[in-house]
Amino acid sequence: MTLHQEKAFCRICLGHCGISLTIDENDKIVDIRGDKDNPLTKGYACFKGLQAEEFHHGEARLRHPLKRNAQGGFDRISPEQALDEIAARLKALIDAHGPDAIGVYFGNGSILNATAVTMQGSFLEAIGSSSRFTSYTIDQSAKTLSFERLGGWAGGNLQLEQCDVIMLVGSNPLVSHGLLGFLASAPTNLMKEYKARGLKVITIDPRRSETAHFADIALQPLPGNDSLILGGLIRLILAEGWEDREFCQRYVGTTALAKLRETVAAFTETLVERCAGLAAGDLRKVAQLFARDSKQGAVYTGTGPSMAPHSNMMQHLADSLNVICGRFTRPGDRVLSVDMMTPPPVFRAEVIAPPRTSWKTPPSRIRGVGTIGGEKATGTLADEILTPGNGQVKALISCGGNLASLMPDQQKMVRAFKALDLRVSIDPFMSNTARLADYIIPPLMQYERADLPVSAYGFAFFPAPWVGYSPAILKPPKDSDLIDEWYFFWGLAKRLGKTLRFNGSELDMTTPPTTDQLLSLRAQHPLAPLDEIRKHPSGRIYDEARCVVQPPRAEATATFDVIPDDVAQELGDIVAKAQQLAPEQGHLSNGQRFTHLLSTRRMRDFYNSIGMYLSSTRKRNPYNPAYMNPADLADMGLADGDQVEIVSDHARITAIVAADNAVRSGVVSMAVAWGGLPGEKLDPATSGASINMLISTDRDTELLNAMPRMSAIPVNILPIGETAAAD
Ligand SMILES: Nc1nc2c(c(=O)[nH]1)N[C@H]1C(S)=C(S)[C@@H](COP(=O)(O)OP(=O)(O)OC[C@H]3O[C@@H](n4cnc5c(=O)[nH]c(N)nc54)[C@H](O)[C@@H]3O)O[C@H]1N2
Ligand SMILES: Nc1nc2c(c(=O)[nH]1)N[C@H]1C(S)=C(S)[C@@H](COP(=O)(O)OP(=O)(O)OC[C@H]3O[C@@H](n4cnc5c(=O)[nH]c(N)nc54)[C@H](O)[C@@H]3O)O[C@H]1N2
Ligand code: SF4
Ligand SMILES: [Mo]
Repeated sequence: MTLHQEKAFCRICLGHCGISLTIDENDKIVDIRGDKDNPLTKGYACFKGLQAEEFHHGEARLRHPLKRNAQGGFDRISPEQALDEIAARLKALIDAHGPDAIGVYFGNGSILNATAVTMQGSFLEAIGSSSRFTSYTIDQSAKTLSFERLGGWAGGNLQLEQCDVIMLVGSNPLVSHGLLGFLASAPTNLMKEYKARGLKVITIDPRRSETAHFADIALQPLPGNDSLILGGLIRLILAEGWEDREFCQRYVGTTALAKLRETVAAFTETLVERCAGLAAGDLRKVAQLFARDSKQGAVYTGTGPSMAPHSNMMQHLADSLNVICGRFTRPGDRVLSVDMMTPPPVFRAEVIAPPRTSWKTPPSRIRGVGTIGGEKATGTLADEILTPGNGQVKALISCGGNLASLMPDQQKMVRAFKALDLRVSIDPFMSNTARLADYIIPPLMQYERADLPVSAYGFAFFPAPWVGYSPAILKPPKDSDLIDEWYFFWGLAKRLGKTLRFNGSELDMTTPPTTDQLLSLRAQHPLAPLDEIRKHPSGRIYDEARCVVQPPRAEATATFDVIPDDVAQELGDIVAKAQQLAPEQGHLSNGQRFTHLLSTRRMRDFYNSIGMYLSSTRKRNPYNPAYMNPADLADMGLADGDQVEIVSDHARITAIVAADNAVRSGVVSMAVAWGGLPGEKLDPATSGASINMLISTDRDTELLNAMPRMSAIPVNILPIGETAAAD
C-alpha cells in the first residue's frame, strides 16, 4: 500500500487545529492526528476533528445533488441542472416580488469556509437582497449590539498572557473552543499553562463546567441572572473605589460614571444574591478578586447568558465592567495578536465612538428589530417567511445550516420553511432541514477544498498572529457529483446575469475562478499574501506582525457610553422586577408557575448537529440527556436514565434525565440539535429531544436582536403520563 502524508487544519470549529492526514492510494484517509508542527495547536485535536475519515468516506454522506419528486422522495440531479432550475425559479420570484424575496441562511457548516462565506454575501449584494441571515444572530449578536451602544477600543485585544484574571460568564471554552481569539485553540493546554503562571479564573455558570474545574472562584447561580450579577459587581466596585479612576476619567467621563453609579445603586449584594441563588458574600469575593486584587484581565461571556433574558443588557454590563476597570491595552503595550488576513490597522489607545448603526437603519417589519452588522436577525426569519407584504421571504437557501432543528420555536420555523415557494439545502448530510428541501446540494468537504482560516472585521481570532493554508488533499469520492459551496452562488449569479464582487474585486462571470484565485483575494495582509502562506504547511505565526499600541490622537475625544438612556431604562425595569421576585416560589412565565430553569449547553462530541450523522459519534452519545442535580431527581422520585416530560409554557417534550452533580439544584441542563421534526414520534433513547420545541418566538424575545429565550427557560419536569403542568 502506498501512503502519503499531508497537512491541513480542521475547520469544524474556531480551534483550527493543525491536522496530519495519512492517505492511501485510493484517496482514503487511513490515519488522522494532530499536527505537532502547527505552532498554534502543537499536536492537539479533539474527537470531532478526528472523525474526518467517517465524515468524508462514511455511509451517511450525500454524494449527489437531489431534487424532490412528485411522490415526496428525491431523485438525483446534476449540479448544473439543479443550478439552471433554481436560478429560473429565483428569477421568477425576483421579477414578481423583488430581490428581498430571496433569502440566504448561512450556518456553522459553512461559516469557516473562507470562499463560501464571502461568496454568499457577494451573491446577495449582486441580486440586491437584504434577506441575509446567519447563525451569528441566533448566537451572540449581543456582542455587536453592545459595541454599537457602548463603543469599542481601538487598541487591540488583551491576550491571556496579559491577564492576571479572567472572568468567564456562561462560557465553557475548554469544551466549546468558543472563546473568540482567546481560549479557542488547544484551550486546555493554554489554561494549564497560564494557571501555572498564576492566572486567576472566575467562572459564573449554573453548572460546574469543565472550565470551572480550573476556577479560583466558581459561582453557580440560577441561569438568567447575569445582568443582575454584573450590575451588582459594577455597583460594588464603584462603591468600594476599586475602579480604574484614571481610565474612567479619560475614557468614560465623570458625568456618565456618576449616572452609572446612580443607576446600579439598587443592585445590592442582598438582592442579587437572593435572586441568583448565591451565598451571601459571593459577589464581594468576585469583585475583590477581579477588581481589587488584579490589575489586568477581562470579563468574557459565552452563549449561556447570551441566550437568557436581557442578554443585550448582560453584554453591555460585562463590557462596561471591563471599561470601569480599565481592562484594555495601553499605549506602549504589545498587540500580541492581529488578524493575518486583513490589512493591519494602527492600534491606538482610543475609544471607537458608539456607532449605533442598527438604530440608524430602517427597522425590520417584524417587531421593529434592527439589522445587526448588516444582517437581519435570524430570530425573525420564520416571521419574515410567514408574514405577507413587501420583503416577504419566498425562497431560502440554507447553506451549512440546519434551521429545521436549530431554530428556537422549531414548530414555527418548520411551518415557515414548508411555506416557502423554494427551499434549498446545501449540506453533505440528510439533516432535518435537508429532509424538507426541494433541492439538496451536497458540497465538497473540508479536506477536498483549499481554505484559509476564519477572518472577519479584522478581529484577531487566534491568540497569536497565525495564518495557514489548508490544501485540497482528497479527491471527491469516485462516484460523486459535488461542487464547491462558492461555486453554487457563482453559478446562480452567472445564470441571473449578475456580476459578483468578491472581497472588493469584480469576478469574471464567464469562466469560473479557481478556489486559489478566490483565496488570494481573501489574503490581504501585506506580510502574508497567499503564495507566502502556502509555503508553510503547518501555518506560521508572524511575530513581525505584532505591534505596539500608540497613544491616542489629540482629536480622539470619544468616550464609552456606559449608561445611555435606553440602557438606564432597562436596568431600572430589571431591578424593579427583581425586587418583586421570590425565587423560592418557582418561576413565573406567561401566567404559569414552573419549578426548574432549563439552561443551554454544548456536547463535547458534536458541533451542534455536525457529527449527528456519524455512527462513531452516535455510538458514544445516543441522545442528549437532561442533566439534573441528583438531589432534585431524588426529590421527584426519579432515577438516572428515567424518561420524563419537560413542559414549558409553549410545549412539552420527552427526554431522559441524567444525574449530574455539576448541575446546581433547580436547573435542567440540555444541549440543542436533537430530535426529529415536529409531529414525529421518535424514541428519545435513540433520537434525543428537541429543546427548541419548548421555546416561543412570539414572546419573551429581545427587542433589539430578536433573541428568543433560549436559556433560563421555566419548565416543569413530570414523570411520563402526568398531564397537568404543576401550578
Ligand atoms: N463540542 C462543541 N463545541 C462547540 C459547539 C458544540 O455544539 N459542541 N458549538 C459551537 C457554537 S455554535 C458556539 S456558539 C460555541 C459556544 O461556546 P460557549 O459559549 O462556551 O458554549 P457552552 O460550552 O455551551 O458554554 C455555555 C455555558 O453557559 C452556561 N449557561 C447556560 N445558561 C446560562 C446563564 O443564563 N447564565 C450563565 N452565566 N451561564 C449559563 C452553560 O451551563 C454552559 O456551561 O461553542 C461552539 N463549540
Ligand atoms: N435552543 C437553542 N437553540 C440554538 C442554540 C442553543 O444553544 N440553544 N445554539 C444556537 C447557536 S449558538 C447556533 S451557532 C445555531 C447553529 O445553527 P446552524 O448553523 O443552523 O446549525 P448547525 O447544527 O451548526 O448546522 C450545521 C449544518 O452544516 C452541515 N455541514 C457539515 N459540514 C458541512 C460542510 O462542509 N458544508 C456545508 N454546507 N454544510 C455542512 C451539517 O450537516 C448541519 O446540517 O443554533 C442556535 N440554536
Ligand atoms: S473540531 Fe475544533 S477543536 Fe476539534 S479538531 Fe476540529 S478545530 Fe480542533
Ligand atoms: Mo453558535
